[in-house]
Amino acid sequence: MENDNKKNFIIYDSTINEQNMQNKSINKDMEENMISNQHKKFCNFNLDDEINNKNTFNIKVIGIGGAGCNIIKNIAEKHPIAKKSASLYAFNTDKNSLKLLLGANVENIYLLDKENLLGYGSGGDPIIGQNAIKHDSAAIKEELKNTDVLFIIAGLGKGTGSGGAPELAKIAKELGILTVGIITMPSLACEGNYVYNNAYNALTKFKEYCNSVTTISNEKIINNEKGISFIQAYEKANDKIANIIEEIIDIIFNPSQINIDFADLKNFFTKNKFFMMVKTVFNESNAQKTELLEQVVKSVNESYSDIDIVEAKNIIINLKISNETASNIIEDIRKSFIGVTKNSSLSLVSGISSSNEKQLSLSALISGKIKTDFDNNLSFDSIDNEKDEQDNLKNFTNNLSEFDDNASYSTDKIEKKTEKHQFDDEIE
Ligand SMILES: Nc1nc2c(ncn2[C@@H]2O[C@H](COP(=O)(O)OP(=O)(O)OP(=O)(O)O)[C@@H](O)[C@H]2O)c(=O)[nH]1
Ligand SMILES: [Mg+2]
Repeated sequence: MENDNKKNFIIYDSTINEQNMQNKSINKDMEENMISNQHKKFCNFNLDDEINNKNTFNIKVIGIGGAGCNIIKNIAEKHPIAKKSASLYAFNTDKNSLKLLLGANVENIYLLDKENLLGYGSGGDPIIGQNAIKHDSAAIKEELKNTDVLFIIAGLGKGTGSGGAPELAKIAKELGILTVGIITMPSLACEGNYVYNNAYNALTKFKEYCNSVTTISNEKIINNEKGISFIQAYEKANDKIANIIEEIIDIIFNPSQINIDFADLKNFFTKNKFFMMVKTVFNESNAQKTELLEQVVKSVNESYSDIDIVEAKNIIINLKISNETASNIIEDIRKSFIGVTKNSSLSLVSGISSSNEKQLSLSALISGKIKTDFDNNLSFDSIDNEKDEQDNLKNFTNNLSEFDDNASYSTDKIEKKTEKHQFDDEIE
């Protein structure tokens, strides 16, 4: 029977009404009764629910648009911890994209603004994506009630994700939900001006409403992973995003001997507008300073994020070690991250648990700034309509400079100032 072995942990709240307790005329029975019925506050803590990660934190992951839905599918199929602990949602204006999710065991599939868009999609127009969320906002607000953490996932560049993700984050902000955005940025070389412009305008807006945002660059994957097909590059980005979510959820739910708690994560995400996550595994025998540093540098490079972690201020690490791991491991890891971030006063919060594996596994959330290194990645000579591309890039640097007043972005190659996209003017 389902409830037979349920164990209720009761946490006694000592805030007893002293005045009533001092009323000596109340007889013993009445007094006990009063204490149990009125003066004790109980917080029920059900172990089975805890084990199943239910009821403790209400975590939702919403993928919006084609890419967002593909990543939700990836999580549902390949990431059991996230699947078990969070409610997965797929939002789209395009019914064909949603059909791909059938069979993937995603519990919540929503066709946005069916009434007006009829399931045909947004036609690449972010205004339509934004209006679709506005149209369904009452139902979305209802669904998001009591949510502790919301992850919003999208591929920025076209209509539904670029217009819808910021609008969704805006609703979450109004409801006071801790909201973490994880998005892909498109490749200018592959997808061109319109898409790239949409993506940067959407990101400008999105980051205003999210507590914290990280990005994965499709372009970096395409450029750096040699011999990989276009589809494989997208899948690699999808894997990375699904891993980030799985890892954060693991930190929230899995108790470790030296624990990071939910408040640590909340602090991290509310203090840092941008973050990057890296994950790496290394052998016990390699856990020497130099190898550690190499491994950390490699994992940062392979994050394919647009986040710059030089001068990062905060870092949360989640480490799984063996019983034999040397006691100075945390110090060495911190030094490795100081080496990468070049910030000697980097503040590190660590969660540590032991495992029977000989391999050590390390994941880290690192604060950062948004960066653009398109100057390095692109060869302007190869672009057909060079003037338009350069105008466009000027536009991006304008947008990006708003992210951080201290950030300096190279604009040497770009002379002409351009007007901002209309979408950008709507930022509130
Ligand atoms: N990594 C990754 N990126 C994707 C994937 N699909 C699309 N993208 C990227 O995300 C951007 C937006 O594409 P979609 O998510 O399909 O667009 P949408 O939000 O559905 O917008 P509309 O189809 O115009 O309504 C594209 O420009 C690509 O850069 C995917 O499966 N993985
Ligand atoms: Mg679409």
